[in-house]
Order: sequence, then C-alpha cells, then structure tokens
Amino acid sequence: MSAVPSDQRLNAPSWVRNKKLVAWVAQIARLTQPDRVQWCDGSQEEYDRLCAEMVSAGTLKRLNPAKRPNSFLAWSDPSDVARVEDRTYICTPSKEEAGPTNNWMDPAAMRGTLNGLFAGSMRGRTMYVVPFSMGPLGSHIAHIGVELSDSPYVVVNMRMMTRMGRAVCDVLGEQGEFVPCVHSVGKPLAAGEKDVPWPCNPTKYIVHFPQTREIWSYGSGYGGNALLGKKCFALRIASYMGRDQGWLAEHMLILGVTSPEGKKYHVAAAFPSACGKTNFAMLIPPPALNGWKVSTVGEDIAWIKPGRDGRLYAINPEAGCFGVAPGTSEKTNFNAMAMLHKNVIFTNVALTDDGDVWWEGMGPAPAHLIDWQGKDWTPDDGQAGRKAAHPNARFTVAASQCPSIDPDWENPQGVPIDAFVFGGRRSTTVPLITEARTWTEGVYMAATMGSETTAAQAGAQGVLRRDPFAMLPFCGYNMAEHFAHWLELGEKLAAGGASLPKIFCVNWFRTDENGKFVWPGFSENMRVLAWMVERIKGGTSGAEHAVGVTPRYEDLNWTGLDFTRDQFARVTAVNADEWRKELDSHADLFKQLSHNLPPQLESTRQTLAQRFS
Ligand code: O2Y
Ligand code: MN
Repeated sequence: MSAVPSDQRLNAPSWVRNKKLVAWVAQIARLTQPDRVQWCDGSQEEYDRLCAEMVSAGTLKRLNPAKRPNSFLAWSDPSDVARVEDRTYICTPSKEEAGPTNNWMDPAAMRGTLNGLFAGSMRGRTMYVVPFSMGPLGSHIAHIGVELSDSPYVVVNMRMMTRMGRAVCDVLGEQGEFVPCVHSVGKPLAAGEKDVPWPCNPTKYIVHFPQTREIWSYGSGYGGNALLGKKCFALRIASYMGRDQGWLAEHMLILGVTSPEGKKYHVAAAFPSACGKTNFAMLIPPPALNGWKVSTVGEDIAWIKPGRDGRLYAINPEAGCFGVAPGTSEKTNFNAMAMLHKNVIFTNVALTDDGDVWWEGMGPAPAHLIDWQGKDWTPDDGQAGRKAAHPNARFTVAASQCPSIDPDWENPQGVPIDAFVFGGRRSTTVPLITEARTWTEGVYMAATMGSETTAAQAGAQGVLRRDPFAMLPFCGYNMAEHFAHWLELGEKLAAGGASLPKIFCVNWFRTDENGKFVWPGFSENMRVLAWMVERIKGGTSGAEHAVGVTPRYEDLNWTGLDFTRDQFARVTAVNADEWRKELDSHADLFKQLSHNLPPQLESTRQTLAQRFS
C-alpha cells in the first residue's frame, strides 16, 4: 500500500468545509506518510467498527456482554502506562515564559526534532482525523480542536471524552479556528510487517506550542499523552489562552450542591491526584443529611469565564471520565461504579474468568484472574505484592452515564461559581476546612497547596510536594504568572462591583499518632460542604484563627455521625510550630517561583508569619 502522496487522496467528506483544516491535514499526511486518511464522523457505526477492528487486532478484548454490555478491555505495553511529565514540553519563545516548573525547549529546535520524528511515522497505518469540541457544541466558552492520530484506541476514547465528529465540523464552518493536535504512536509498519496490540515508541515527546496553540505528541498511546483534548488542550494550551483572553482553565471538578430549602450553589474544587477528587465530585450525602443533594457537572477540568453580570461561569470542557479504577468501589464511590455497568473502555485492569473486570479495592479478589500484563494471577500473588491491575489503570466512560450528573452539565452558558475549594493530602498542619478572608488570601492558599505522596505513587511515600492550584504538571506558562492572573481577575471583577466566589482550603487527611485518618471523609465531607454553603449564604458563624476562618464544633451538623469534640480539635488545630515551618517552606516555593511572582503573595506570607511570631 502506498503512502498518501497528494491532496486528492485525503478523502475529505463534503461536510468538511474548512479549507485551512483540509490544507493542514494534507500537510501532516505529507509529513507522516500514512497509508490512508479516515475522517471521523463520530457515529455509533464508526465506533462499533473501530472497536471490532481492534478486537481482531488484539488491542481490545470484548467483555462478557451479559456482565458488561458493549464494553472492552485494553492492555497497554508495560512501558506505556501513564503521563510522562519528564517528556512534556512547553515551547514558548523564552524559557522564563514557561517558568521553572515546566520543561522548556526553544520552539525552532523542537520543530526540528519533531519534523525528524514524525517524518514517515504513520507509514503502514491509517491517519484518523478527529474533530472535537471541548465544551458543549457552540457554547461561547467552548473551543474546537482537531486531532490527527494513527491510533484507533485514541479515536474511540476521544469519542467518549469529547463531542467528536461531523457536528464539530458543522460548528467549525468555513472559517472557524481550531487547535491542531498531531499524535503518532511512533511505530510505522514496513510492508507486510505484523502489528503489535499496543504500538508505541520508547522515545516520547508531549509538546505544546502555546503561542501558536499547537500540540504534538509522539511515542505514547496512553491517556493524557494521547487523548490530546484533555491535559494538553483543556489545561496546558487553554491556561495560556485564558491568561491572554481573561479567563481560567483549571484542574478542577465542578459540583452542584442543593440545600434542604432547595437553593442551588456551585463549587469548583482543585485537588492533586490521590486526594479523592472523583469521589468528591460524585459525593452522596450521608442518610442523616439527605435533605442535601450533590450533582456532578465535571470531575477533572473546569473552564471558567466572567459573565456579563460579573460572576464567573464554568463549563466542564469534557464529555467523559478517564477515571482511575484501583480504589474505586461501591463503598468509596457508588456513583462511579454505577457508571461502569455498560459502554466502558477499561485499560490495564485485570480480566476475570467470566469475562468481566477486577481491580484492587473493588471488592474481594476472585480465585483466579489474568492480570494487566496477560499473566495468571491468584490472591497469593496479591499477598506477594503483585498487582492484578496497574495502579494507574483507567476506565473511559461517558459523563452522561453518571447517576449524579447535573441537569445543567451541558448548559452552554456554564454554571455560576459560588466558591472555589483547594485541597491536598496533609497528615499534619493544614486544618480540615479554612475559609480565606480575602481573595488574595485564597490565592495564597491555592498557590501554596501541597500533597503528600501515597504508596500507589512512584517514589518515596509521605513526601510533601507543592502543587500550586493542582496545576503543577498542567500550567502552560509560568506558574507565578498564573498567580498574578488570578489576582488580576479578582481585582477586575471586584472593580466591576461583583461579589467574588468565596475561597476555601480543605484537608481530609489529618492522621493520629497511629497514622490513622481522624476524619471519616467520603460522604461525611458533605458536612464540610454544608458549612461552606452556610458561609456563602452568610448564615452561619465560624472562628477566625491565624490562617483564616474555621467552623467551631457547634457550627457543623453532626446528626448521624459520632465525631467527638476532641477528634474535631485534632483535625482543625492550628499548631504554631508546624505553621512556622510551613511558612518557611512557602518561602522556598516563592524563591523557586520568584520570576514575576506577585508581591502580594510574599506580603501575605509575612502577615501570616507575624501572627505566629
Ligand atoms: O496517566 C494518565 O495518562 C492520565 S492522568 C489523569 C487522567 C484523568 C484525570 N486526571 C489525571 C491527572 O493526572 O490529573
Ligand atoms: Mn486530573
């Protein structure tokens, strides 16, 4: 089969009217030399056909339709199991613009490298053209991208994670703008060469050109490396666009919370990984608080733009969840499990003997499984420390299958945000809940947030990593300038007379002298959320301490939970010695981020330090 040599072989369908798109597809086809080009219309027929082809190729296994209708399992190459932060680049004209927390390379030098890697990289394969919208089609907050990929696994996942296909080209029209995203697994096939189930390349590059709004990804077929609408576009490129255009692209869930009297509020919350972000987004209130309702607008990313009324409105730019399977159970997240009964693509979980899936933390292990690397597995292997599912194993599923999905989750206007919440996993120091007294104090909390590593993560356990705004791997420009952007946006909205969302900092993870969590977490976090809502309404009180405002024991609703004053004191105490060290560590962070760091942050730090002196 010969490589695509000319524009005539592009097969652009009549519903593609954007000349710039066709010209770009032709240019990338000339570079990457695929055997054929396929324009994805996003139909069910196309999805079914691609899945069937991947079953034949060994990339997917069809799960038992009686157990998981229309669901599949993929096992990746063992070397291609997660995002590769050390191979992720932000190619701004100057290194300072990318900032000290991003890998940077000169754009021209990177283009040279990429041109070499991508030349002929799709030989023997199909290049799929995947038009997608981040956000509801036609929403003024949404933006369009087009991913060119030689991976059918990417196509079917993008169909779940975004609004994808012909309808996007209709919105794009003749003149619309799109973010060009080029993806290759980096494994061209020679004539007659047999493919492998999960093609990839040991050399990996995940590259962003924020100025020209381009994404190039080479060598990986997995998750955030390959589904380019998610972290690459919706966070790294979008955060840069938001800084230029006066809006925010944040690593935040969005939830609706309705009080017993029927008034609805919306909260956007940022957590680093392994802090129960998906669980919080899909929280089910405990039975004793069943007058409260929580609904899910989004569980990973929020795009937030000022509305005409001066309030901030948020959309979930995604249409699906790419969630972590291990640790998810009916006990930890009933709603997530309920999403997974049908129409799911699982990646790197274990296969049961009756054609279903299993992962650590789901429930009792079956007597025999095939693990994510295709090997026999028994509970004895588990005892010996061998996992049946990879710790970063995933499910891809449409958000519409979430039982708690909010009726407004596709509202093109977005939902008005009443509060921002920033959280991390801290065994000491940071109280259960603190309300910032000012916008600047809230930005300070977000800028200095951090989380301790867990056993499931690579490296040593319990190490504190600062993760400002939970955006460390996702900010497409200098992190210090992200802080400045938040401060400026707050000033601008306040100057227009708007009342800004409240900002809260939470920590569900304080431990006792035996290392056990003191706060029960999960559903019980509703009690903290209810206090936040009361504060938004202006209805309940709290006590001011050195770092902000916290509820007193009597300010929380304890109906149905046996949680003593002493336990409450343990999770809310502000220890001066711990905080003096904490503030010194904030100074270290600010030193690292000193280029263009807003002076308000260091002055806030000094004000806090004085309170502990
Ligand atoms: O490992 C990956 O490729 C996926 S990372 C991811 C996926 C869904 C939601 N959040 C994340 C994350 O790393 O924050
Ligand atoms: Mn995430």
